[in-house]
Amino acid sequence: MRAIAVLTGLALLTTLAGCAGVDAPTPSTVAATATPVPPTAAGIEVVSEVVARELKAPWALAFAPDGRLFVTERGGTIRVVKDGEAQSPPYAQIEVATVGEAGLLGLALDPEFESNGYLYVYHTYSDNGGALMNRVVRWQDDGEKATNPSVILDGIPGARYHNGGRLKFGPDGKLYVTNGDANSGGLAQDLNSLAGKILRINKDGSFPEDNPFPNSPVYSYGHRNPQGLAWHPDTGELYATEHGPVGRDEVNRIVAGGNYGWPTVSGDAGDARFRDAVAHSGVDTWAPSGAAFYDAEALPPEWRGRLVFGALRGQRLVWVKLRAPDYRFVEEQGALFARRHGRIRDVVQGSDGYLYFATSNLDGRGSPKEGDDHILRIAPVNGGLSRHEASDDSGPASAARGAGSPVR
Ligand SMILES: [Ca+2]
Repeated sequence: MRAIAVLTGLALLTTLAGCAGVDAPTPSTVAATATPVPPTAAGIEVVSEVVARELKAPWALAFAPDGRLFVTERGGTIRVVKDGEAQSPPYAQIEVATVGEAGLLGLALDPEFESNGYLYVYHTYSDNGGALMNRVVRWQDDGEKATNPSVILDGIPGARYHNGGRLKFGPDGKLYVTNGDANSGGLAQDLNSLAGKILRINKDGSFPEDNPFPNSPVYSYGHRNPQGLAWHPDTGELYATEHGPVGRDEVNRIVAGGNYGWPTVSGDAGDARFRDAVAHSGVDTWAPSGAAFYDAEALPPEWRGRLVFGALRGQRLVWVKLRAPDYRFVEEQGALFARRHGRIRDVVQGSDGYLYFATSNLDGRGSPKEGDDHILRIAPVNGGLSRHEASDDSGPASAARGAGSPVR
């Protein structure tokens, strides 16, 4: 809808210029002068701006309190983005197994990063027998590079596909880890396996005493391949995005001990044994990955409280807004940048209040564009360098279903 509004605005500008009796502008002049047209006239609210270019399959973004933006690349590097460039040589080069979707995935900075310099990564590797496994490793920042690695959680089944991989610290100071089913659906229902789970561990890798299952890092189970974690700014409750089988990609509200259905059901099956998704993609495909609740002032006020997540195969940013006071139903949903930037892997909120996201067009499944992969940010249209207007793409094909289905 908004894309149409922009075109109308440009056409109007051209017409007015022609009628005013001034020299008729050449097409290129029209294009150049059209960019700063007061955007409210066209209904455009936000734009995407390029933050960094030429990354290779970036997977996770994390801002340090000192302003450094850390990014993992799936092949095994951690880079620091400074002044619009991903710095070389890389901040860290980690030996990982890179078959299929596997490799260096999640990254989280310690809540006390300023004092202890700890950062945590999730990656796939081949064990001595050649089997693919995943683990969480803590590194320490020395100001220029990562040193002093220490494995804090191991034994997470890996596979060519479905390795999960998101790491985030919750408001409770615990480290949450998403794991896929490692291409073996039954493991998601096996509480003795770490596959198909969302885990909750202490910073040193030990298991919190208030976890739902005794002496276990398992926090929730029955997951196929969750890749996004975010906590609602008002309730502090956890939400996760998850790749569904064919369609039925999910947004789940995660509770301790919850069973989210895989491989028996997906979406909102209404089966009392399992928890239904808060929202799912129906027959459409999002292939959802990194997620963030928007909780700042820099973007227009309607953005506050939106859960924004990257869609890989869906090639857009999707958002859902949940209904107060318990946030178990979808109130509104939409999407941005449909097919504009390609596959999108991660979304985080920066300390400047803008939303940052990373493309994943070099992951073997995309159509790379010039300068890929990119890190971009969403800024208000009058807030900086306008590069791409955000056209809304919230048509029926991308509608989030599940509104009205209770979450137990
Ligand atoms: Ca499910």
